[in-house]
Amino acid sequence: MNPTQIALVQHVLEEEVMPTTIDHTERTIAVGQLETFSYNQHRSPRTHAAEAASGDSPQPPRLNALWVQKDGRLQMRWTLSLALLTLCALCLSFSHAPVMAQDLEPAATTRVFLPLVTKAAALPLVANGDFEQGRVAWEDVSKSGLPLIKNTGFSLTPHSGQYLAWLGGLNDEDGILAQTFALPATGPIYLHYVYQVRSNEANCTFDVARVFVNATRVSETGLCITNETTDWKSGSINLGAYAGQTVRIAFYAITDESVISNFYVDDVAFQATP
Ligand SMILES: [Ca+2]
Ligand SMILES: [Ca+2]
Repeated sequence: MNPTQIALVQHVLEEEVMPTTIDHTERTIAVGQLETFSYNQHRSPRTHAAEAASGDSPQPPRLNALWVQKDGRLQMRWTLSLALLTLCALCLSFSHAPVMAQDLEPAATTRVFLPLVTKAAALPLVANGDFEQGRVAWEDVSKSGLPLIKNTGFSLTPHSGQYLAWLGGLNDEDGILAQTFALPATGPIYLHYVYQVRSNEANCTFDVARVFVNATRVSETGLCITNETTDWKSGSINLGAYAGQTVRIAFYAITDESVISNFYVDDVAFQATP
């Protein structure tokens, strides 16, 4: 209770106002009605003791703002009844344990779910992958001393632009077209290119074209009649095993001493799909 409520209780319990003993059998309580007590029941022990010591006969009770005498009975003013009822209501309201902060449910936590967007690691660019810049960015080495990146001298149409890489074309020729790349740490990584084969070789093992990753041969195509192409074909090499590495990728062709074979390459690029 707060100080105001405590003061009200103390005031009500003053001995001249509130009897210390109450015969509840004669007490009636009803909202809006007076609460009555018999005169003798209403007198406090201290009043009885004082009267006994003085020898005086019991005197009618002092009337004050809280009590009235009616028909020989002392009745509590309705204002006091109302105050008591209010006090009881207050006591009941405070009798419950206060709601402490820790009794409260924790504040709801707002959780925001954002879509997880994964972005594939950037694949390296193949410099001059379409060969349209001429003999740039690539190791362009021929045993016979011929340029491998060309825009003239061949009978087919480049897959892109005017330039392509032409390996073979002579007997007893070794040609290497290579470039070094730093591959991303994670895959997928695929090397894509397009190629064509022109050859009169009946044996597919005499002249061959290969793709190397470092010193590892990852692809081989027999340059022979059975493997001739009439249009550009797609080549794809999975380089996932080399993720995070710097690799030298080389297109290589070798021919024997007779029956010419040709291997054409264009549009080399990395992709994330086969
Ligand atoms: Ca091209
Ligand atoms: Ca040959």
